Amino acid sequence: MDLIEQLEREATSEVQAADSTATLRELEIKFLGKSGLYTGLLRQIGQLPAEEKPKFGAKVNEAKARLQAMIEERSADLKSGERSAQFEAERIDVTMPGRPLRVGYEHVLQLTTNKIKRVLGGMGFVYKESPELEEFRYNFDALNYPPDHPAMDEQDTFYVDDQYVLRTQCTDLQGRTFETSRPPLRVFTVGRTYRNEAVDRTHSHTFHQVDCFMVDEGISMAHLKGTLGAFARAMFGDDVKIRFRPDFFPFVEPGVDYAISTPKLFNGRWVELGGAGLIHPNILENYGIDTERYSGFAFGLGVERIPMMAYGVDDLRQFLENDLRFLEQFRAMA
Ligand code: FA5
Repeated sequence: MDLIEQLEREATSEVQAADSTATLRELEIKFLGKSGLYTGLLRQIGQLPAEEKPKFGAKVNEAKARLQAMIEERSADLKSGERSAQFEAERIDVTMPGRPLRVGYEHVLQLTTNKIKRVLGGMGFVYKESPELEEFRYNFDALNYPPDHPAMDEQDTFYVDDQYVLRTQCTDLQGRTFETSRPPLRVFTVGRTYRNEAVDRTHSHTFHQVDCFMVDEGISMAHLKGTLGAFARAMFGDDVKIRFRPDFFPFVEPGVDYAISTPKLFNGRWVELGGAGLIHPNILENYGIDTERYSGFAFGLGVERIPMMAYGVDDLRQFLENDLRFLEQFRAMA
C-alpha cells in the first residue's frame, strides 16, 4: 500500500469517527492545513524520479479533494445534529403556567396615611413635613411649655443630645411654619413620633400622628368642631359622633380631648382619638402674629387609632411586627 493510500485510510477513518464539528475542524487542519499531513506528503515529491512526479502530485491532489468533500459532507451532518440538540436543550414549553409574580402592597398604616392626606388635602389643608429627629425647642419650647413643666413628662422621649430629640408629637410643625409663613394658614402633616413609653396594647414607643392647624381671622371652636366632624365622617362614615371634653395642652387655650363613637364599632363606645383646641395666643404672639386679628385651631391624633377603630384591631403592636398573617388581611384595602 503506497503512502497516499495509507494516509487516505487514516484520514477517512478519523473523519468518520469525528463526533462534532469542532473535532472535524481540527482534522481538517491536521490533514489539509498549510502544515498538514498532505502538505508533508507533497514535500516528498523531491525525492521521486522526474517521470513519477506529475503522477504523484496529481494523485495527492485527488486524494485531498476527496477528503475535502468527505469533510464537508460529514460537517453538514454533524451541524444539523448539533442544531437539533441545541434546539432540544433550549426548548421552551409554552403551555407551562407562568411563575406568579409577588406583587407588594402598602402597609395598612400607609394606606391610612394616604386616606388622611386625601381627606385633609381635599378640605384645603396643605401637606408639610417636619423632621423626626427634631430640635428640642420645636418639640417643646416653641409650643409654650414653660421650662421644666410637668406636661413634658407625659411625653418623655429619646434624647439624642442636649439639642436633639426624637419628636414626641407632630405639633413640632407649628413653630417651623410660623417662622416662615404668615396667616391665613391651613397646614397638616402625618408622620412618625416616638415616646419613652411603657408599651402596652394601646401604647407603643413608635407610632404615628396627624397634626393639623388653621390660622385665620375669626377662627373659633366652631371651626374646629366642624372640621373635625367632617374629617371623622370621611374616615369612619356618616353615622360617626364626636365628643369634646376639656383637657390641658400647653399650646392650646381652651384645650380638649376628643373621642368618636359609631354604632358599628365597639358597641358605640367612645374611643379617644386625640387632642385639640384653639392655638394659645402666646405662640402666635411669639411669632409676631397679631392676635387681635388672627386666631387658630389645632388638632392632633394617633394614626394607629384609625385602623384600630375601623377594623377592630385590639393591639397596636401588631402594626410594627411585620407578621404577614396580620398584614395580609388589609390587602383588599390597597
Ligand atoms: C399630643 O400629642 C398633642 N400634640 C395633640 C394636640 C395637637 C393637642 C394639637 C392639641 C392641639 P397626646 O399626647 O394626647 O397629644 O397624643 C395624641 C394622640 O396620639 C393620642 O390621643 C393617641 O391617639 C396617640 N398616642 C399618644 N401616645 C401614643 C403611644 N404611645 N402609642 C400610640 N399612640 C399614641
